[in-house]
Amino acid sequence: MATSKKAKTKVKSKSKTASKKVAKLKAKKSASKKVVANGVPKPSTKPYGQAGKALEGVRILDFSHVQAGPTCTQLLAYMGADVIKVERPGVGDITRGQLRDVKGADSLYFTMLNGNKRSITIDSKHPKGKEVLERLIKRCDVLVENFAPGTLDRMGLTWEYIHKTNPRMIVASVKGFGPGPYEDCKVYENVAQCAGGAASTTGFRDGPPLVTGAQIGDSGTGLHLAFGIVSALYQRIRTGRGQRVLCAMQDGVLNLARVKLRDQQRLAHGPLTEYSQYGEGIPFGPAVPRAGNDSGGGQPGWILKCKGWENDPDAYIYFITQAPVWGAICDLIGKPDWKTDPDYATPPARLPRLRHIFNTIEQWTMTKTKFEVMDICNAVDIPVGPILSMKEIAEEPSLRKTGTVVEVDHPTRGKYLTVGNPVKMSDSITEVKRAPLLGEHTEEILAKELGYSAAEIAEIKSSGAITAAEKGARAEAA
Ligand code: CAO
Repeated sequence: MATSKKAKTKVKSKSKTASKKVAKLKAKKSASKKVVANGVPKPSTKPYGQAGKALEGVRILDFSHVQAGPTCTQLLAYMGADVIKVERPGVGDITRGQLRDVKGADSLYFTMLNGNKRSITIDSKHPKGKEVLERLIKRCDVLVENFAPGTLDRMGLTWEYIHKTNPRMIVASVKGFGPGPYEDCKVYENVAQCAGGAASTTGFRDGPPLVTGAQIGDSGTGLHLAFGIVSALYQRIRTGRGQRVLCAMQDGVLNLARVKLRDQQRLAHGPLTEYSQYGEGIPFGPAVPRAGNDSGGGQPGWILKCKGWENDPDAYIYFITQAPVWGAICDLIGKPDWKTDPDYATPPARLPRLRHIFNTIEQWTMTKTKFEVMDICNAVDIPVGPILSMKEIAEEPSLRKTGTVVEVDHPTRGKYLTVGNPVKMSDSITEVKRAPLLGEHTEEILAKELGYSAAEIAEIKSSGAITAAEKGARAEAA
């Protein structure tokens, strides 16, 4: 059927207006669907756990090594960020080879801190390596590093350069100390525990300062850094620009030991009555003393022997004489008269007698296993905690069930246990993946993330910027 030109134009323009109307309507509909008050989208209708992960879409350029930085970036990866770990060709993170338990395989030190990440090898001092890094800087949201002071600058990756290359980039660093007399010092875990005030307040009064097995300097600071990064990402939504985030390990440890700085100030107003040395009549000096196993809060506590303590170094329980359940404690240990005896009935009356009280409770705990004490005390609301060995924790079914302890498989070392995400989120569910092999994702990242062609990748490879072996071959050829 033939149609006149005029009619055709009419039909065309009619359909054009109609489609414009539809587009307008669609735009209106999608706008109203997407944004509500405060710029927050309407609640997703997807089932919980299926609306992506918390940090999906965030790309981390991870220059971190050893423990502090990797703890931070592993947490970000657990939350869904794409963490691209940059490692030196042929060498990698030094921990890959430290404390090796399986010959030729990456150590547990490395694998337990680098899950859910991708690894790319780049010599950051090689001109071609610098080119690759520039593309990565343009593409990523956050650069994380915990090199010794000045190292990043020596690579040419100054804040000025990074900020100019990608003004949206957040540059997050762990250093041992903040600005001040020690800012140029290299720092490891125990140095931070000592400089952050934790060691001077840990241990027994008549012994030397002690460090704790919990890595409050490394992992603790990594945690602080992760918090700083997520906050900077949130602020960037408003400002559109990146910023520097710095966590000094000394500051991180002090933040975790802040109750001891509290006690330091209390000392000016008299003795610390909840410290057992007060009950023992030992005067306080000018600084907060080591408090052994005294409870950190206002509720006196101590570690007590349980059945089997003679042969099992972990047959102990932490016992807290919480005031509201004092009556229940007296009944359990066979001292009902202590409920009304003026020497024991009130918390202030008990303070000078804590050692005697705990010795008496211990006579009872020694007749039970730590798990029996746990069951009996919890039934009457007495707060206690068994001293769990790492063996017991590794075997604890409830920790496996919650994903706190996870078994993963690794191509060269086989199955290993790792600690999953300690933060549980109802809409961002963590899947724990094994740590990458050195440079496992180099080609994938060059091609898919950075858009290099096969020929360009071959050229980068032969330049020696990404593979140590090629570098050797090049040297041989020269
Ligand atoms: N390509 C080329 N060179 C690389 C590279 C890469 N991809 N990755 C690292 N390097 C080089 C660095 O440029 C540096 O070389 P220069 O000193 O010649 O510039 C060298 O490797 C070593 O880096 P580093 O100084 O950070 O490492 P170190 O072993 O000397 O010190 C540590 C380790 C941890 C003491 C130090 O990094 C530090 O104090 N970091 C800050 C505090 C911290 O995080 N401590 C916790 C450690 S445990 O988590």
